[in-house]
Amino acid sequence: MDQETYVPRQIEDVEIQEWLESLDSVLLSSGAEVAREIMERLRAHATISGIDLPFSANTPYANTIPARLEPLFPGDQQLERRIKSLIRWNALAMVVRANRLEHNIGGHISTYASAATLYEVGFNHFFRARSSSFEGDTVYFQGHAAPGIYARAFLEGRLSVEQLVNFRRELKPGGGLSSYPHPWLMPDLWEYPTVSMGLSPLMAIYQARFNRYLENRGLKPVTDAKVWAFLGDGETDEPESLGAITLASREKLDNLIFVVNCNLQRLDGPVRGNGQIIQELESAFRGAGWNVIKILWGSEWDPIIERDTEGLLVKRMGEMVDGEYQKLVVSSGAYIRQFFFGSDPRLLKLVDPLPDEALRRLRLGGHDPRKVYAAYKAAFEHKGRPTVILARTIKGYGLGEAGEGKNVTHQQKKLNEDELREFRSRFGIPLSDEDVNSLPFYRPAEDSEEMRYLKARREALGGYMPQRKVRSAPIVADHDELFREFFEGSEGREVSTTMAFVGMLRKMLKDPEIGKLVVPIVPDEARTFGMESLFRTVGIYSSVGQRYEPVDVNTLLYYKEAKNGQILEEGITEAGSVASFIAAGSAYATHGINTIPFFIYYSMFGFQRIADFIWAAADMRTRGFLLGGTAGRTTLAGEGLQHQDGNSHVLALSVPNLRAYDPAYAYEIAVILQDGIRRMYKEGENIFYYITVMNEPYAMPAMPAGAKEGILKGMYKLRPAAERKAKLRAQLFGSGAILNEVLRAQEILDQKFGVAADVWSVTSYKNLYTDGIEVERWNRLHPDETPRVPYVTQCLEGEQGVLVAASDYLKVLPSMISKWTPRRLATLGTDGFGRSETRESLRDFFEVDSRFIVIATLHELAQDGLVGEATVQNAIKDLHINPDKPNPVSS
Ligand SMILES: Cc1ncc(C[n+]2csc(CCOP(=O)(O)OP(=O)(O)O)c2C)c(N)n1
Ligand SMILES: [Mg+2]
Repeated sequence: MDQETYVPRQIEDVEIQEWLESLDSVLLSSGAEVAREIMERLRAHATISGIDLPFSANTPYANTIPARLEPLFPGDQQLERRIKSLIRWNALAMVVRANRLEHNIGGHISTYASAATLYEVGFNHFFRARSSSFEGDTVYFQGHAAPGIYARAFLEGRLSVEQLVNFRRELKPGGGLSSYPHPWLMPDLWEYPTVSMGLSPLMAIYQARFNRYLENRGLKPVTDAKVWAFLGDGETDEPESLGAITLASREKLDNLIFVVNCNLQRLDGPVRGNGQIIQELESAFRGAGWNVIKILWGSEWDPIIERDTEGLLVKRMGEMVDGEYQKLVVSSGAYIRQFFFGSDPRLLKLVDPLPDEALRRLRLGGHDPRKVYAAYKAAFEHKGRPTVILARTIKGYGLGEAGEGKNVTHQQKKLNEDELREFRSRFGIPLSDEDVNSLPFYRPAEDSEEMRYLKARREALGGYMPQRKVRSAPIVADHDELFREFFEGSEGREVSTTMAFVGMLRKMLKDPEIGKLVVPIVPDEARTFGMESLFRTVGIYSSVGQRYEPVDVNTLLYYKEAKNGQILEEGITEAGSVASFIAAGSAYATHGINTIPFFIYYSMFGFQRIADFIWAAADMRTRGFLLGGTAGRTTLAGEGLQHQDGNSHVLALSVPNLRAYDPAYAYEIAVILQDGIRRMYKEGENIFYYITVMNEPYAMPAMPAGAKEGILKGMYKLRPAAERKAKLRAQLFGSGAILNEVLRAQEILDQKFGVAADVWSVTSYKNLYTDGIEVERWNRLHPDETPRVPYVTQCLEGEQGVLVAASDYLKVLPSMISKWTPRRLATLGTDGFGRSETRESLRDFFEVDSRFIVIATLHELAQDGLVGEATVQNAIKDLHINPDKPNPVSS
């Protein structure tokens, strides 16, 4: 055929009609399975015949579940609508009242307005509460929908009018309600913090996976409990939101349901004005192997769709971009007729019988309880894959002129009297014109139909939610025996603190009480930390066991995957690993199981990379141990700028309930771990730990008598000066691997310069700082009482000499305590970019080795007039220090 002159033939309508009719008849006579088979064979045939079919993971812009396959709605739709309307009103009243009292206090109306049906169908028919007999479903509520969740809890009698009035006024007498879900602030209500967008979808995936882990390891019974995560369509732009969706399908997490509230808008405007966010998400999730259910159109559309035998309507629906759809929301029925249906006379004919007003009232799927129920039921029953429900809604639904579908709606917090009246009338709230403007919260009488229905539904589903309860019993043993060997030192054998920690982990895994509770978590770094021996002993968790013979099966430490494997080997995802840490560290509440997570990772990729997850972990009262491995700017040789961590302990300062330690010796780690387990799992304290461990091998000394308290508080005297009567005195502080440099400096000072220095191990600058500011505050507020003394000051009382601290972290870390030291504190630290080099060169470059500690000490003595400047000058020469070397801070 001559390509140049080939003109494609127009497809005749009748031709299409024939194809469609024959498919319909197969469907009718033989069912969906056969119809699918034919379609698949046709597609294969087309490919073989050379027809280039474009790949598409999309289905048409239509509801996934056709009307004829919809289950019966089991509830009383009228009553449920009335209850939902009251919740809508109270949520709106709460936000508008708060902003009348306090301009700019904030709050959101439009998110919940769009999501109300999505939540109410869940509350009335699906979300099962936790009880003594059933673990309950886990629900991540969209953070900005919090007003609606509060409004429901108010109807349920769980929150008072006063609390509602004090929305976003948490410090008011009697207490208020926090802006968003924060378990730290409302520990009896909220379970999961969700408002930092993108975190909750990823946390939900790992939570669902962790639930399976607990089941496969026999720590909890197998149940059909679900994890529901509600998210915004704009929120899916956060990389974390979709970042782990393949894990969910790979793991066949049919206990996981995402509901994406597709109101097509985010804060500033449309999510995809020029495209279709729903289709985009569908292809991403389908491509990742999820079951995708779209609920786009409400029941009013069904008869119109039914009349459309040619598929023209669905085609038209698929052509519109989201910006156009948004315009339709704010437009009149006449406009909808002209613009949407008017594109084809045959479409116009479909809606001929409907008046304009009816066109305006064609609901979207996410606002139709029948459609939402059908989707939830299908998701609940779906086997073998996670489900995502893409529900089309209108942002600010019901706000009318005040914001429905408008770009400004996200920020709308004030309604005028007319707008309030309109909202009241639209949702049938029994308030008079006079009453409306004072925004009363409305709660029907206890014995009203609405209240009885609402309570009965929740009773049938096991109780109210969200509700957070600590369900675990404290652990019993004190583990003295377990940790004893580590208090005794390594008898000259050189080990790193990482190796020492792994030794402790190995012992904990064997402990009769806590052994099974330990959850080691690694993002593809087990070999880096010398943990590979654990692969074999406790196994790597895999929901399918091991379907292959590992390549190293003949070796002692082979890569053993097992269904009851204990290690969570997450692969290269610190975000995923910390999500597992959060799931395991909060199981004491979620499941009543004291799992103890140990998440060990490259310390630079912790706070620096996933700090917001750590913040969420803190908010959630997560318990457990974060271990920053191969830590220290100069202790990790060779790796250079990206890997060498001098930051994490500074970043750890910001997390209030985190205990951060930079220990140098095995016994220090042992003391911290033992005490941590006691505090978190025995005493139930809502704290968690960050401990840095290093890879520099050295002999581990035995614990000096009486050191425990100081180790935990943050500092203790490790090695006093040999010559206590010397005239020149110093107090030297060291931590982590730099402590050994300090000890060497102590010797040089003694032998070469006649300076007697005491050496302190500072295990936690954060603790010292926190103690200092607490004491300061107490003294400020109690001027009439005997002043308290910070721990640092107590330690140094009567100790003589100049003060010098050296750390492998930024100088600001040791500098923080200087206001509570009796004299000036000179600080050495590792500000600047790392380099690939040896430890020795790095410590020279960053000026934290023993020589620089000596120089700093002599300089301090010179400042006090106790030695001459020449002594310092000569020492610089003697110790081969180049005074004109590059400045690490700026080079
Ligand atoms: C990580 C993060 N970035 C930014 C915000 C601020 N923010 C709050 S709501 C919002 C828009 C939300 O849009 P969408 O996810 O579509 O939710 P909707 O309210 O439309 O349901 C933004 C940007 C946030 N909470 N978290
Ligand atoms: Mg949105």
